[in-house]
Amino acid sequence: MAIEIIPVPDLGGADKVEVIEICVQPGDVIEVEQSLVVLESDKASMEIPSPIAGTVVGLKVNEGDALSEGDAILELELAGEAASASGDDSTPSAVDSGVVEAAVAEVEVAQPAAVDSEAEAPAAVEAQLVPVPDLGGSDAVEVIELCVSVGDDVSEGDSLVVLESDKASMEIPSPLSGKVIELKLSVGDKVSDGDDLAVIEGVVAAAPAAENPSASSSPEAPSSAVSSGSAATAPAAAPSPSASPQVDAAASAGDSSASVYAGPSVRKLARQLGVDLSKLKPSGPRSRYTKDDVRSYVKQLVADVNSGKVSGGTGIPPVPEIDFSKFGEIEMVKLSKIAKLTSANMSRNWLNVPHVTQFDDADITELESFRKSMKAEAEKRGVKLTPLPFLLKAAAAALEAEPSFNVSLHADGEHLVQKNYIHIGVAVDTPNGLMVPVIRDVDKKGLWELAAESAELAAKARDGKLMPRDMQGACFTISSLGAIGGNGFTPIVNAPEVAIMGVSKAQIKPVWNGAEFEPRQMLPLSVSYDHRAINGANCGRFFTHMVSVLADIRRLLL
Ligand code: CAO
Repeated sequence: MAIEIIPVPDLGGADKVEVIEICVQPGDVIEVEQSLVVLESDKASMEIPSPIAGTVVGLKVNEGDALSEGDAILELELAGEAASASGDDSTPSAVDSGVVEAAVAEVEVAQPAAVDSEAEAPAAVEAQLVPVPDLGGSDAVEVIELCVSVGDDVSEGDSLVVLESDKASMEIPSPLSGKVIELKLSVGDKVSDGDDLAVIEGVVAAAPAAENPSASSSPEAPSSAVSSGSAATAPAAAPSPSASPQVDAAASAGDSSASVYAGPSVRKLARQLGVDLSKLKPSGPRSRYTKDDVRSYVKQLVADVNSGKVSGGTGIPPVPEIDFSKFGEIEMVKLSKIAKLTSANMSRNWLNVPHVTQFDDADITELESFRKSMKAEAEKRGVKLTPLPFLLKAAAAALEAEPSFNVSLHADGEHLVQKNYIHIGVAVDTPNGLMVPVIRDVDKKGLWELAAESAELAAKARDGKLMPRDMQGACFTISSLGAIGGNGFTPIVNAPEVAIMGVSKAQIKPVWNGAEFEPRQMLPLSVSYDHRAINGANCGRFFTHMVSVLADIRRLLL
């Protein structure tokens, strides 16, 4: 068993760099380049990758430790070929990744400026081209954030841009104070040492001619001339660490907040998933964001959208959470599975379907006298003849007469699915919540059959014995609160259906017959429809047909 100690690689001169995150645990099987720890100086955070593959045997560091080059990070039991090559002392020290390069770059950026005491010399106003400074060998590093805009006044040391390689992020400080008159980079650009970064017009110390012969402060040069800053001039003008307090690579990249505290890989993940880090709570040490924070946030968001708790992308602010126990005694009642599903479906349908609800009363005086006249026969047959089978037949007739109601919107946004069958769902109130069993081929069934089948399905629903198939395939739904009461309500369309009928309580009302008011049994009905699929005129025709059938059920024979 070959055990190798993995040391801290060359940190480009940085010393006593704090361990802010340990990415592996004893027992973890890790691959080459997998991050072991995240170190953070006051200038940059950097992930230290494993130079070899193996199994973590023991950790040699704790969060909060300050590490320098050569300090042991962990013990690794080498895997396969690495084990046989473990005698090769090039292995651990071959850590020459972008991390280290980035660390070097950062350290160089942060080096105290070699500002000569001649900085005290008279100053000149000039527009200076600020280049990308030495990035310690990193090449084509992405610009992930512009910290300033044209017209901004910046102080020496203020961050101009944030660059990020796949292992580290770094802010590039302004080498001088002044006004940004041009930005030469855009977010997403890939930059290398010496690339043009910005033009800043400001007061720069005039260096002695002998030390800086190319300086644009020569008497011949116009004071507004843009001096071509070489890569070498940037580090020379770079601020002292104390002059750039915001140079914390953990801050401000990839999200709207400049004060979030996260490592490059966390920021990268957040950007990939479109997460604004400032919107979540950090769980890491010193309020640092971890990858798990980002993942948990996204997971919760997806769960909330799926459960209908939040309106996926509608921008509707959530209802605030309230501690009701502040106002009196409360108890928590667990929602049933059906109640949770209903909640999600209702939210989905309410938010997706542009609803219109139309109301009418059907005169069911004759229907009711016929229904009552059939009571004895119904008893003999062992069924209860309620208004529901008549409503089912009337709805089927109206769907046939107005096929625009018997459609679903196709997901491609280009088609309607016209259905040539008539299956109708019936909302049933059960102890567990609302269920909608479906009666198939309503147009082909008689009143007795519909009475028996609806009673049977309602009983199955109440007993929790409905199968998924019993609840699928409806073209239209009837929601009857007639036995309970009410004058009318606006039911929510059960998408992908495009319409639903609400039935309220029938009552005797005075109806003008042309000569006098006559007592008639009036049934209040409402129809909600999806205005994407159905127009008001369609609904007018549908409703008129249904009401006329209910007023005279002989029409069912026509
Ligand atoms: N007006 C007046 N009386 C009505 C009526 C109406 N619109 N509809 C039914 N009734 C009467 C019935 O005739 C019956 O009276 P009789 O025994 O004197 O004949 C009585 O009310 C009870 O009927 P019922 O409820 O047993 O049977 P039903 O066929 O009318 O309804 C069902 C079946 C499954 C629709 C019903 O039991 C039910 O669960 N309704 C609730 C649906 C619901 O919750 N919808 C809301 C969904 S959105 O939240």
